[in-house]
Amino acid sequence: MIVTAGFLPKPGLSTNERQPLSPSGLCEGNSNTESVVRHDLQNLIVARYLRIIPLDWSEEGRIGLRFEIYGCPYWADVINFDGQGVISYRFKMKKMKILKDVIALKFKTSESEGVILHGEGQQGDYITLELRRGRLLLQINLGSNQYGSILGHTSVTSGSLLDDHHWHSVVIERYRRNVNFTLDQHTQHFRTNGEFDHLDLDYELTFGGMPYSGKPVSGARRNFKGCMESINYNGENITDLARRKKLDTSSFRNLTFSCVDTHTFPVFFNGTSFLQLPGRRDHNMVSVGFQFRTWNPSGLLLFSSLADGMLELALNDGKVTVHINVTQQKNMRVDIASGELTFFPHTGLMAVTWRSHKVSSASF
Ligand SMILES: [Ca+2]
Repeated sequence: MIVTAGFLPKPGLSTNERQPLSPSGLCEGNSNTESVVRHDLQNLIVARYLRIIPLDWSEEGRIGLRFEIYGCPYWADVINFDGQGVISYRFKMKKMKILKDVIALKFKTSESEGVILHGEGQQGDYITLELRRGRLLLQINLGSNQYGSILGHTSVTSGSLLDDHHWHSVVIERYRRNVNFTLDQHTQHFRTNGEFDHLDLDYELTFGGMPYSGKPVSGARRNFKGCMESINYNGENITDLARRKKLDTSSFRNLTFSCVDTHTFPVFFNGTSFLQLPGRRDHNMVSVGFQFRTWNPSGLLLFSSLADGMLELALNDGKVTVHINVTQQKNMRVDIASGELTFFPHTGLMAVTWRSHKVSSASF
């Protein structure tokens, strides 16, 4: 509910949600300074930002607007995946021959790798949705023939930097070979390779990892670690079924239905912004550690004045440079390069400790 007060005949509201907030998309405003106008939104929306665009102001009086936004209880089925546990959704029939799929879920993770869902059949069909290097990878095979003339393997990626600990939504809609693969409202349409229309799966579909075989597998894919919300598979509410203990979740060491927030939060720098922290006067030691990721090969990572000089950490042509200038001594310059840095985006863990005129540790 949005409540406005003040002289504002017709404020308009914009939202990324597809459904309009009101049939006209507008909320009628106020006709005087005192009374309160309430707008109940027609549909529940989940939003981080809400933009109110005033379209018109009253000709009487002065421009003014006060508003309040009231939330309502939001119930979502959330499962915390610990990187070990896998939810197994067993089919009612041993073998499933599926012409149409609708799979929807939301995920939030800090890990760049992990299997979100997987199903396979003895005929060689499979569907796997996983995070790989922070991107979403959907692999699907509706069937190949034994002579190799029909190859059904189809692979599509979407998004990037999805290990940002924010919620992302995925919807996979398939009818025969036609697939709509939607990530955060961006839809890719593709047709699967081969000539077959049915996804033939045996026994089960697993969420959060591959089915547990009992045998150690070399090069096994990593299980998903993070949270998933509102998992829906062909009309079945998987999260709710798991909460009501209708699904096999025995592989979890600790199954929880809430999303535990990590204590680290990424900070975004736009090239002109910076974060300034108070220093400690008359200390001759600096110790700093952080992880960073950037698409830019060059940029200043950190600068600090020292009691007798300055410390600078920078990216120069994809290499990390530590530059320490001590007034009483000659300039000291330490270059640290890593093969990792030749890939974009750069990711790295940086830890530098400086103590009284010498670098005691610098690692990457
Ligand atoms: Ca098939």
